[in-house]
Amino acid sequence: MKVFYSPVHLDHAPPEEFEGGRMTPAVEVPARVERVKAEVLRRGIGPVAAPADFGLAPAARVHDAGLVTFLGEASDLWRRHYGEDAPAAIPSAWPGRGMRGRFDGDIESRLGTYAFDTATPILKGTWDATRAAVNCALSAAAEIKSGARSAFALARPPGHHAGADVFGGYCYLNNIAIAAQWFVDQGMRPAILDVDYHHGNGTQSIFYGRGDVLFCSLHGDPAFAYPHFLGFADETGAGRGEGANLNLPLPMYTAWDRYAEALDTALRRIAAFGPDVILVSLGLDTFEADPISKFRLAAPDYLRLGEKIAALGKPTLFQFEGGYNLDALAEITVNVLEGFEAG
Ligand code: 6XA
Ligand code: ZN
Repeated sequence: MKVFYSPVHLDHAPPEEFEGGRMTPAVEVPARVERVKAEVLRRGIGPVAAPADFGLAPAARVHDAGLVTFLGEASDLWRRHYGEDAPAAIPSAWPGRGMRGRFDGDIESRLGTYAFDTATPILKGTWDATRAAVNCALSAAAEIKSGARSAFALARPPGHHAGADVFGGYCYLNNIAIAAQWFVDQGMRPAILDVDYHHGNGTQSIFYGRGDVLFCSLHGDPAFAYPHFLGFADETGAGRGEGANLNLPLPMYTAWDRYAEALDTALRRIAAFGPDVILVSLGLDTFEADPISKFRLAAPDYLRLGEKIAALGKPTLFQFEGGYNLDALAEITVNVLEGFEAG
């Protein structure tokens, strides 16, 4: 399968994030994608290609114009305010309940209005990397539209936590939601399967009121897992979207057997939806030795995951999301792709 990759992500290299009351070393780092790229080539998954430039119009189909404009200028505004050598932009104040957000205020008020956590720093290279990731997603989508059975958007920053007008969870723009909307705009019917350890709150929110895009997610129960506020089983969609959102929150230490049952439930729902394209938010942080997660999938399980997705028999776009064990990440990512190709 064709793999879309751009080296522009290398300039988005957050050194640290604010977590647990202290600055901790960042886990969403450039080495993630670089290692997977090397493994993709080593195991002959497919050619690695540069993305085409789709501009910002496809992103504007799912994101608020104010968020897109803000992300484009945030780094400059931050350094104008705090000095040229200021470290990454991280908010220190949010509009709490009863305080109104300021989309048009100073850099701190706009940052606190659009960001929902302290884990998603904006650096000089963040915006270009974000746009390159969106272009990888859209290039993979175009590849599928022109007849390919699958494609892999090997890009970072990830996207599934970014909502229409909020960013967070290492995500700025929602790559997979933008690609899904692009498919809708081509007259297609997409279903999204999110297998990242974390609930894809951004993707869910973007399509929550719509019945033309199915969203199914398996993830650590938000009762104990990030993003804490969304991802519960009773979130089933609203209005025309009622029934087009399926959350399968799973307990701590979930291993393959339990995971596979939930996956089968999601796959049955997807088949019943009758999609003509599947988009997979491929997070690998379900791995047993992931540094920030609490599931127990083992390396060979990822081959089975790929095979099960392939059994749907639909064109499939894989979108890289989380996964932070640098020693295993490349192997398990490519296991999914290899399992799919064999399936
Ligand atoms: C922030 C944790 C962000 C989780 C990011 C992730 N402390 N999402 O992997 O899928
Ligand atoms: Zn994740």
